[in-house]
Amino acid sequence: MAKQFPEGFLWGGATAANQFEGGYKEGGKGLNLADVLPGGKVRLQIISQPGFNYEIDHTKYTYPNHEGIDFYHRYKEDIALFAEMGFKVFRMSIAWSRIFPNGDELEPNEEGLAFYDRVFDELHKHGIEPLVTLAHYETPLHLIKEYGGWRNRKLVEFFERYVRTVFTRYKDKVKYWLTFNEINGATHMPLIGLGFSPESEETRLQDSFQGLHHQFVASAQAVKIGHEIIPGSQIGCMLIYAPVYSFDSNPDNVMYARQEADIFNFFCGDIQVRGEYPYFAKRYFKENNIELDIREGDLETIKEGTVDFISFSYYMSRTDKKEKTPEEVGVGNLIGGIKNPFLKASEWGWEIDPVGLRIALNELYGRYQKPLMIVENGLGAYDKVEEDGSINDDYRIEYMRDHIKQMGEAIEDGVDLIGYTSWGCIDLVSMSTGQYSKRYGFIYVDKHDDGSGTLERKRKKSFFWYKDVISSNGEVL
Ligand code: BGP
Repeated sequence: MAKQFPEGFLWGGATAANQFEGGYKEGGKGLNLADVLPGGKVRLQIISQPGFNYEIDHTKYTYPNHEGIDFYHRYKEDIALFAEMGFKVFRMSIAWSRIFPNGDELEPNEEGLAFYDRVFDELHKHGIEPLVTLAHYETPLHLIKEYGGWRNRKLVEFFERYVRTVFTRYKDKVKYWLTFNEINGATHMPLIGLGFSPESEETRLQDSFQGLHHQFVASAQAVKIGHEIIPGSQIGCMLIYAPVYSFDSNPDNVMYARQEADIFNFFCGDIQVRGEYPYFAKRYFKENNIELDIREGDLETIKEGTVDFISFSYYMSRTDKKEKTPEEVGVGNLIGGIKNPFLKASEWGWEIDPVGLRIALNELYGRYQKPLMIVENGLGAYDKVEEDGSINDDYRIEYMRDHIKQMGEAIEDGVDLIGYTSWGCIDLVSMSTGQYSKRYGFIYVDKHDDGSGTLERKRKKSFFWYKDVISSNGEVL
């Protein structure tokens, strides 16, 4: 078979500061949203329902993000393991509250800046390119409590100060940047994306779209500033992408699926990639009573700050129809829809659809004609450590093999795909469950939901498999 993956393809893995760093009060770091999110079942409720109280209740809950997997102290060991797998790129985020502990200070925290210097230096020592997300569900808590999160326009200014600071500091160390993680997930879960818990379902959409508008301006400014400070930098948007399938050929359902895809998959991308609000926004806003406060100059900024490439997470597709019976709703697929009879699901109900990834790649490339990078994909699963210490995660290998094959097909289709960083390349705290037991890694971390564990790292079977995938540039699967 002809070589599918281009030379220089960016193979690697992805993480986020709040889910793996730990050291939540060290080095002058301020609290951020993830620090007040409890672990366990209550987490999903909190992030999807209105009315969250931000006080930490240590008597009732555990807070797994406080310790994470202690990358803060173990980064050298972890990066050496990534290097052993042959990573070309490593996706991580900077915790805003390490740099500006409250988010609204004028001067940055030197200790926080120095920590990321050490991490970037270590990556470069091993020939690994950092890919840095500026905001991955880590809004400083002070900005949430005092300003109401991204609903407040003030955050645009604070974010600008933060990005100027990190671009200036790391201009010789980081070339690839992403602005807001899964920006289009914000209307579903405003708490994690936009740093506010809606007062009610009635206010959710109005406040979320206003918060998103502020993020579009902030993201566009970041692109402009990044290009000025770091010549040759590549700054991308980051979407959570799920192709929407109509349940059947009933034209009403086909139209419904199309509209859902427009508002979920394309709304943010159209603004960040094409630089303008899409044609379908007007009717959607009218029908949902959304009125945006758009200030003078905002639309010009958005136009001038379009991204260089598009990155996205891919975990599942969504199947839907216009009229659903109560039994059809809420079968566990995180992003909604109804059950697809052709697909199996993970133990958390996330439907597994490798062909959907090829569809996603073609849809995105067909619409935007910009380089694409898959910056999250993977299988959350319970892993078992055998008596001899081995972890035989064949299910994970199968999942990834099937998805990587479809990436190869998409490249053959003509899609310009430049990289792949699988999610949680080392086990970390799950975002939706706030637990350790939903594992994604090639590297096992001995840490458990009750807080026990030595934090020892172990190579899983998939570690050796992925190493071969990378060294053969995707030929050996
Ligand atoms: C994405 C987030 C990540 C990550 C991943 C897996 O939505 O960007 O932060 O956690 O999903 O989700 P989970 O951890 O809930 O399985």
